[in-house]
Amino acid sequence: MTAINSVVDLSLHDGVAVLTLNSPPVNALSAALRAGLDEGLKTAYADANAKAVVIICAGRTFIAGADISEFGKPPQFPMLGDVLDTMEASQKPIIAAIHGTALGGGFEVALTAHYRVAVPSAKLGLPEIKLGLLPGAGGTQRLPRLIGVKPALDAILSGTPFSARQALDWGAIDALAEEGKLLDAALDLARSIISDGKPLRRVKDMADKIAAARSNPSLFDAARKDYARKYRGFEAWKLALQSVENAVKLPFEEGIAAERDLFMQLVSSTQSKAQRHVFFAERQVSKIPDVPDDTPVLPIEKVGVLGAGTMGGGISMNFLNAGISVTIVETRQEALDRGLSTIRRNYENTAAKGRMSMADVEKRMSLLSGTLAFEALADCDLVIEAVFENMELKKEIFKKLDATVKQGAILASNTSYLDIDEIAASTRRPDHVLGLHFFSPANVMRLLEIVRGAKTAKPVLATAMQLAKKIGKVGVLVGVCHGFVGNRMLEQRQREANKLILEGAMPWDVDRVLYDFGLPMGPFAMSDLAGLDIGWSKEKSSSSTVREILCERDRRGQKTGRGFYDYDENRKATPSAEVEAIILDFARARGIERRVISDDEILERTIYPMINEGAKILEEGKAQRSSDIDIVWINGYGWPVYRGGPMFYGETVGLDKVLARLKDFEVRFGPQLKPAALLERLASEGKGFASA
Ligand code: 3H9
Repeated sequence: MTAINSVVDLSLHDGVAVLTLNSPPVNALSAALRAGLDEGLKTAYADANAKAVVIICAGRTFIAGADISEFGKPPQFPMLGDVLDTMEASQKPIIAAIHGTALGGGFEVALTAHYRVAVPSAKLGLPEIKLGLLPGAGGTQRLPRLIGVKPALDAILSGTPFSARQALDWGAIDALAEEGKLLDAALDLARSIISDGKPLRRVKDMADKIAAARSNPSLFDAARKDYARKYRGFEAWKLALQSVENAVKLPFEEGIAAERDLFMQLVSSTQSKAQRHVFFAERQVSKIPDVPDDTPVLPIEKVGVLGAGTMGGGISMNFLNAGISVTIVETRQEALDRGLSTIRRNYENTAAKGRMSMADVEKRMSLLSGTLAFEALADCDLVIEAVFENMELKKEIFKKLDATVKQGAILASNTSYLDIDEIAASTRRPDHVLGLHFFSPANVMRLLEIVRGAKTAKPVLATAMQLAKKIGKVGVLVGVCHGFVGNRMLEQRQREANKLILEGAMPWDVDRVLYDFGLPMGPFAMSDLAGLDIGWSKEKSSSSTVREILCERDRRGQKTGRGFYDYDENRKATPSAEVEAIILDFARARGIERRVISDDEILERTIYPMINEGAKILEEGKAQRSSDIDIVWINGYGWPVYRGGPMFYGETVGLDKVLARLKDFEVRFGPQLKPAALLERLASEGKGFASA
């Protein structure tokens, strides 16, 4: 065995050179790996005893792609394209031996080899689109030639990896190897190629599959229409599609050159920078510096949920889906029955859509029990309280839980706003109390705010983080404060949106601006969806806000067919003349002189105060890092991934510009818009939030 460099070894196995790449954790194509691969290939070519070359990886995976952390930095040679040129120049057959994942640039290396073999558990794919990129090392040119344009287009535009078996069906690989015997299979394949004198199968020379697509140009138009809907606001897919179209229309070399240009265009785009930021943010978010990876976790086999309402039911479904048994406790039989049947109905609806079998429905329901007996929670490992927001009630419940539930079990509150420390203080185990704040609908939304109380023990936090993953959530650690991270920032947006409609905008103007920005809906459409009467009471209502007036007129949102908007029977919203009149009257009565408000101001007035609040959250240590705040907004509120989250967005605008606008807003619209000290400091130092 010869070390080519620190990450690539070369060994000769009875006439076959084996290049082993070993760059943990995922064999990303760093400069060292590229250099080692290039050098290793050349060494193998020069060795007369080597008749073929196998490229295989050590560790958990084949090459998982280009090294994303290198993008946006000065290029280091050799470039991946140079390495692939070295592969193309080979006179000896090259076999890629794939386990784990062959993704992006990794799959492109495999596509440049002459043959491919993979174990059945391997996954292959071109996920670049998820990073706001397109495959930039020949993927858009080679994959259509190898498997046909339609499956290649789907794989490239969806970015979804496919299994080795699928790859075999498509002809993307030549053989499946037995698990654990990949090298043997690759060597066998190499020897048979040598002994049979098989030709070098260069994908770039394959023409028949793209010839078929030439006679079907409508394929691209159909895909363009389809993906325009799926990728509202995203840019990369258009260029990726164009590049695949080039594969059909242009000679290989020209297609490759165009692909390179398109890739370079995307790699420097703000969208791709945002998506790469999110990639790393997602991987950082589960790390808690003072809770190391080896912190012991508590076994969670039985979960109790207090409250069978929408929230309690949704929360329960997460655990049932993960095979964890759930006991729901309610105070009234009727509410319990309703809650349990809602869960069943939700599952049956999923089954009716073909996304689950009836056997799966029954399996989940068999893990669920409901009772009015509080004592049934005694042997739970975790109990989540999901009753309505009332501190006195919650304290009473936690006191009772503490007395009933076994020692060592975790007690969690799903409160959206309340002080976890105060709740914890009503128990004798504040170290085993924390907040688990799910977002509605709790079985769908990916975000889980994990609220760390002053006394929450480290194993409890480690357990919550691990559990979040197990139930398919993104757990984000947050500190105790009113509304935690997500709702605390949302309140800023809501307040300014409410002011804007009195100053001159209409609800549909505000909603349109935020929708066009990329959010799934604006604040008024969202209020209509949630119901305007949350927290409203007829007796106490005194027409003191537009919202109160709407409720008084039975415009309580989508459920009454009228809210800020009018809704037809398909829940399609149209602006309401009545609401417009209410707003105008309300503003007039308060002596507010309405003015024309630009779309830019609507955006800045609603988004910058959120960024400002995010800065305060960081200042107070209520979030661990600014990228965690971005993850909250992406997973809990549908913030567009291509804008990287509110904090990243603030940086792309420029913190100095955000600060200047906030200063102006503070003077014109009040002290609530006063810039955070942290924002002032970072802007003056020309730094970003990451250095906060
Ligand atoms: C590309 O290839 C462009 C080309 O077309 C053209 C070039 C010219 N780079 O996810 P994990 C890190 S674009 C750098 O937790 P898993 C990751 O940050 C690329 N770092 O493991 C983490 O670090 P840490 C196309 C990377 O087992 C650690 O590795 N490829 C990269 O859950 C473990 O990662 C992709 O988009 C990378 N490419 O999942 C694939 N990949 O421990 C991206 C990972 O410090 N990668 N890291 O937090 C993945 O999808 C998953 O990592 C994978 C493993 C499925 C491979």
